[in-house]
Amino acid sequence: MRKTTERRRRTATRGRGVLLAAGAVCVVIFVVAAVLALVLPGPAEEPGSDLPGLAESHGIKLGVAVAVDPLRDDSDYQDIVTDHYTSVTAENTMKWEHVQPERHEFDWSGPDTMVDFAEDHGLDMRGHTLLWHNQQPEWLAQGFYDSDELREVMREHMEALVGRYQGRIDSWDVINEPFEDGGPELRDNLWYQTLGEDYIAEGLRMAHEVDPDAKLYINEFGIEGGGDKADALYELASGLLEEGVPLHGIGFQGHFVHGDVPEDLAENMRRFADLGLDVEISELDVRIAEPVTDEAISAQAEEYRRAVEACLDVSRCVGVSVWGVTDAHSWIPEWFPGYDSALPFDEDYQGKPALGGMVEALRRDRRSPGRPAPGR
Ligand code: 9MR
Repeated sequence: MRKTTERRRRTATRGRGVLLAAGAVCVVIFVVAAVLALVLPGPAEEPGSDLPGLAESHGIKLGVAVAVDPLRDDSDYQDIVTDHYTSVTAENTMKWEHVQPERHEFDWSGPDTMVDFAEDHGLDMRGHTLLWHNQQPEWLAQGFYDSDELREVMREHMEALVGRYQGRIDSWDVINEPFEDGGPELRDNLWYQTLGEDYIAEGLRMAHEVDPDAKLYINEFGIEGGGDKADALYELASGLLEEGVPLHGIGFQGHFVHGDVPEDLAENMRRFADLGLDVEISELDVRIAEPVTDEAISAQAEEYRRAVEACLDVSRCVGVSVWGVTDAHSWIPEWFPGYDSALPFDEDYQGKPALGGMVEALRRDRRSPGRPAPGR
């Protein structure tokens, strides 16, 4: 009996010892975990995930051109768009060849997908594009219309497309690339050949009649750093405004080559803004000649930073949009063989230093006169 009691006592004592040891281990683990939590950085913040908030704090849009198919079935693609941008532009699906492939026959599947996506995710939407020389369906490109017939074709298309999304698309590139590639002459396109220079004023007036609230743009490339073509556009825009034509903004496309991003981008945009126009960088990309080196990728980040800063430096610059979601979706490799890596996300959907360049620009507190301070 005494032996049994003694055994119980020893067992109880051993049990208390084990409990105490376990408790001590727990305390040590807790203390170590707490110290590590203080010392080590938290879960890595996804690079650029604060871009939408930063852009909004400066009162600008940060946009991206999107394609329909991945918007339907590629959730990683969708996440990049919704996590990093506040606006989308239809890269191709609102162009004539897609919207009206046959005369009087409209296909809304792509545009509807895009506008619904933008609305579902609270993104602004830029409409692209109405009067251009490219991506026209055959019936239009090869049709021989007299001026009244062509006006009718324009009106039908705008009423259908601009009218369908009235109030859901904030701005339209009504006139796209009206000057010859090297400028400064007006481009000899279908609209010009049939209606003369007036097609520009007529197109803008027509779009305004269909959606009086939409901001109407001329969108052009090769004008970002000034020069003859930019001067010719300036003359054109001034003349249109003097005549009371509803022109509200100029899109500076911004298809740049690495190493050649103009220094005077802000200065050049500002003179258009001084006419009373909104301006924006509408199709930004910076292509790099192959082989693409780490050095070039780092330097490209500075170029993206400068482009976004140029917008912040102009009080009427309303946004910057990049032309494609990842390098896997960019138009560059196909159109400029020997160049690649033009966008802020790489082919594996990973953010590049260029993304950090945009963040850096937007984190600054500097501002141009007339632009509200960040956060207001
Ligand atoms: O990015 C677009 C590409 O997928 C098309 O093949 C190309 C056809 O012209 O158009 C590209 O987008 C252009 C835009 O609509 C207007 N500015 C120049 C863009 C790049 O060519």
